[in-house]
Amino acid sequence: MPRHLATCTLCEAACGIVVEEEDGKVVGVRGDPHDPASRGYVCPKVVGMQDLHEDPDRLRAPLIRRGASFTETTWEEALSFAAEGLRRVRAQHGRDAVAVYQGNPTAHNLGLLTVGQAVIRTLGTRNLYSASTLDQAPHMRAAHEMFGHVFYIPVPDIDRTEHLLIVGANPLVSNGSIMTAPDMKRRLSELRARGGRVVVIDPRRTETAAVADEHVFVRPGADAALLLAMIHVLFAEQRARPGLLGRHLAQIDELREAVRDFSPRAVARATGVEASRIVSLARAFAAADRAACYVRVGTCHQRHATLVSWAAWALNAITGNLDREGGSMWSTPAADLVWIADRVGASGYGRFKSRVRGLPELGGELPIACLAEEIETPGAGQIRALITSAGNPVLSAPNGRRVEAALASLEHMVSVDGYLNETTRHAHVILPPVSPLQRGHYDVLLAAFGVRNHAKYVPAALPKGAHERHDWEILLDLGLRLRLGDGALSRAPLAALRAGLGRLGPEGMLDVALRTGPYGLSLKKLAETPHGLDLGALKPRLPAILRTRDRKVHLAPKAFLAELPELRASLERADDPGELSLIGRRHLRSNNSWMHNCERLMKGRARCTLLLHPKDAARLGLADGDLAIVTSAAGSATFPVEITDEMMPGVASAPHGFGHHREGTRMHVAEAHAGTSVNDVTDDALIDRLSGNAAFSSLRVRIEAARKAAAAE
Ligand SMILES: Nc1nc2c(c(=O)[nH]1)N[C@H]1C(S)=C(S)[C@@H](COP(=O)(O)OP(=O)(O)OC[C@H]3O[C@@H](n4cnc5c(=O)[nH]c(N)nc54)[C@H](O)[C@@H]3O)O[C@H]1N2
Ligand SMILES: Nc1nc2c(c(=O)[nH]1)N[C@H]1C(S)=C(S)[C@@H](COP(=O)(O)OP(=O)(O)OC[C@H]3O[C@@H](n4cnc5c(=O)[nH]c(N)nc54)[C@H](O)[C@@H]3O)O[C@H]1N2
Ligand code: SF4
Ligand SMILES: [Mo]
Repeated sequence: MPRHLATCTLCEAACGIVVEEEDGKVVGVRGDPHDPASRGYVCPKVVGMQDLHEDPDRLRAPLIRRGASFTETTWEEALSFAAEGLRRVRAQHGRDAVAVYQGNPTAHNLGLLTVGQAVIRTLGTRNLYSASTLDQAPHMRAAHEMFGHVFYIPVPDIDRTEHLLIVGANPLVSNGSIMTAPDMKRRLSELRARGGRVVVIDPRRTETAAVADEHVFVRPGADAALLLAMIHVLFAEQRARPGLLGRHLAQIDELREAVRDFSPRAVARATGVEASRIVSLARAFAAADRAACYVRVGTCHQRHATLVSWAAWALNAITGNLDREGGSMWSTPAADLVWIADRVGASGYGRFKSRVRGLPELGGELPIACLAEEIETPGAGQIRALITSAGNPVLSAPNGRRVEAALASLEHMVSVDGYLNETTRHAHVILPPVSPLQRGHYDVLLAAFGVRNHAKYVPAALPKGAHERHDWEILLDLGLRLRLGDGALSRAPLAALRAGLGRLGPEGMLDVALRTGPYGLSLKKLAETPHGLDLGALKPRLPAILRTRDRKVHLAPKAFLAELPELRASLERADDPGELSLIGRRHLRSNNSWMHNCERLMKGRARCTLLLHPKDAARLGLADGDLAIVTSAAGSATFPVEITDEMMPGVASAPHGFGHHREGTRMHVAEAHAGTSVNDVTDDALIDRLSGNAAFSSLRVRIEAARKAAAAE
C-alpha cells in the first residue's frame, strides 16, 4: 500500500502524518512518528484529512448559479464568467468596488500565502478583509506598537517555562493557537512534572483548566483590567525587575504611571476576581524563575482586546520574561514571515480608513465587521462585487444575518471554495480547489509561531487531475484576466507573467524565502529531511528584530494610554442584572464552520448547546435540554440548554460555526447536524477600537425559555 508523508492542515499544531492510499483512494491517516515536532501525535480530528478528500459533497468542478440553482461547468467558462463580472464592476465603479474576503484556511495553504497574496494584494482595492479581524488582529496591533511589526507576536516557550499563565485560551481543545506545539497535553503534563505551574484564567472551567494547578473565573471582557492590576501590584511591591532585558525596554515609567489607577481593589468588582487573588496571581508570576503569560482568542474577542495583548506582554517584559528561555519568545523561522509580509504589503497600520465607519486598516486589511455596511451603503467606493477565498463569513462574522443579506445584494460574487455552503451559495460562480492532500505544503505562517524552530516541506501526497486546479492557480488566472481587462497589461506581457509566476509557483516563491532566510535553506535541502527538520529551541532575538524607531520595546504606546480612561469608566458601569454575557467555545472534533460534513467527527452528543450555570438556569426557569432564546441588540437565536457548573454564574457559552439549515447548501452531513449560528446574535457594532477586531465576547444578551417566549406572543 503506498504511503505518503504529509502535514495535517486542520489546525495550527501542523502534525506530521502518513497518508495510506489504495488505488488512488485514501484509506487511512496516522501520525508520523519520525516528525521531530509532532513525534507521531495526532488528535481525533485528523480523520478529517481523509474524509474531506473523499467527501462526495466536496466540489470537483466549478459551479455557475443560474437563478437559485447551480450547474457544473468547465473551468474556462467559469473563470471567464467570474472575471467578466468583476471586470464589469471595476470598469463601472472603480477598483474599491471589488472586495476580497480571505478566511482562516488561508493560513494553512502555501499557495494562498504566496502567489495568492501576491495576486490579491495587487488588485488595487482597499476593500481587503480576512479572518484576522475575527481572530488575532489585537495581537497584531499590539505587536505593531510595542515591537514595530504586526507579525512579531511572541509565543510562550512552553517546553522550558516554570509558570504558564493562560488567559482566554483552551489549548487542550484548540491544540494551541499562535503557538505551534503539537501534543499540548504531553507538554502541559511535562511542565507540571518538572515542578512548574499552569494557571488558567477563563469564565469557563475548561478542559485545560481541568489539568491546570489553578483556575480563576474572570468576567468576560475584564482581562485588560485584571492584567493591568497585576502590573500595578508588581510596581507597588517593587517586584517589577526586568533585569538584563531592561536595556531593551522603553517607557517603563509611563507604564507605572498608566497602571496607577488599576489597583486590585479598583478592578475587583468588574473582573469578578477578589483583590487578594489578584495580588497572589501577580506575586506567583513574578516569583517564578521562568514565566510566560499567554493570551489568545478569548481575550481577542473583547472590546479592549488590544489592551489585553499589551498588558500581557508588558507583564512578561517587566518581570524579565520577554525574549528569554522559558518566557515569551520569538521564533526564528526558516522562511521569514515578516520578510514575506513586507513584500506583499501585509505590514503596517492606519494607512487608510474604511469608508463608512472610518476604521483604520491593519496589515493592509479593513475590519470584517465593516463588510456588510460597506456593501449596503451607497456612494463612491461602495462594494458591489466580492471574491471570497477559503472563508465562510455568513457563519463566522458578527451579525451573520446582516452579512447574508448584504451578500445577496451583490452584483457579482465569486467564491474559491470546495463547498456549496452558507456563504458560497450567494456566489454567482464557485471555483473549487484541490483537497489539502493534493498540494505541496510548508507552514509559512505557523512556523513563525513555533515553540521550537522547525521547517518541513512535503510534496503533494496525491496527484492533481488535469481537470483540477490549485487555489493559487485559480486566483492567478482570475487576477491576470482582471488586469487584462483594466488595460493594465496587454496580451503578450500577460502571457509572460502567467508563465513566469505560474512556473515559479508557491514552491518557487518559498524557495526564494528559504534561501534568503536565516538558515540558508532551500527546497532541495529540505527534501533531505522529508519528516521535517528540527532547527532547535527558540533563541533570544532582541534587539535585532525590533522595528520601533528607537529599537526598543515600547511599554506604554500613546494610542493605548489614550484608551485607558474608557477602560476605567467601564469598570464603574453596572451591567443590567437581567442580562448575561455570551462567550464562545471550541470542540476537539470540530473546526470553525467547515468540518461538520465529516460523519466520523459529528458522531455523539449534539454540541451546539448553550452552557449555563445551574443558578442562572434556575432563575430563567430552564432545565437541561430546554430550548432557550438568546437575544441581543443585533438579533436572536435558539439553542438547547446544557446546565453545568463549569460556567461562571452570569455567563453563557455557545460554539460558533453552526447554523447549517440554510436553503440551497450542499453539505448533507452538516445539514443533519444543523445547530444554530451564534453569529445570528453577535453584533457587528461591537469591536475592539484599537484593532477593529470583532468583540464577540463582550456581548450582553437576554435569555428566556422558548416556551415562555412563545406564550407571551
Ligand atoms: N478543535 C478545534 N481546534 C481549533 C479550532 C476549532 O474550531 N476546533 N479553531 C481554530 C482557531 S480558528 C483558533 S483562532 C484557535 C483558538 O484557540 P484558543 O484561543 O485556544 O481558542 P478557544 O478554545 O476558543 O479558547 C478560548 C477560551 O477563551 C475563553 N473566553 C471567552 N471569553 C473570555 C474572556 O472574556 N476572558 C477570558 N479570560 N477568557 C474568555 C473561552 O471560554 C475559551 O475557553 O483554535 C484553533 N483550533
Ligand atoms: N462567535 C464567534 N465567531 C467566530 C469565532 C468565535 O470564537 N466566536 N472565531 C473566529 C475565528 S478565530 C476565526 S479564524 C473565524 C473563521 O472564519 P472563516 O475563515 O470565515 O470560516 P471557516 O469556518 O474557517 O471557513 C473556512 C471556509 O474555507 C473553506 N476551505 C477550507 N479549506 C480550504 C482551502 O484549502 N482552500 C479554499 N479555497 N477553501 C477552503 C471551507 O469550505 C469554508 O467555506 O471564525 C471566527 N468567528
Ligand atoms: S492536532 Fe489534530 S487537527 Fe491539529 S494538526 Fe494535529 S492532527 Fe491535525
Ligand atoms: Mo481563528
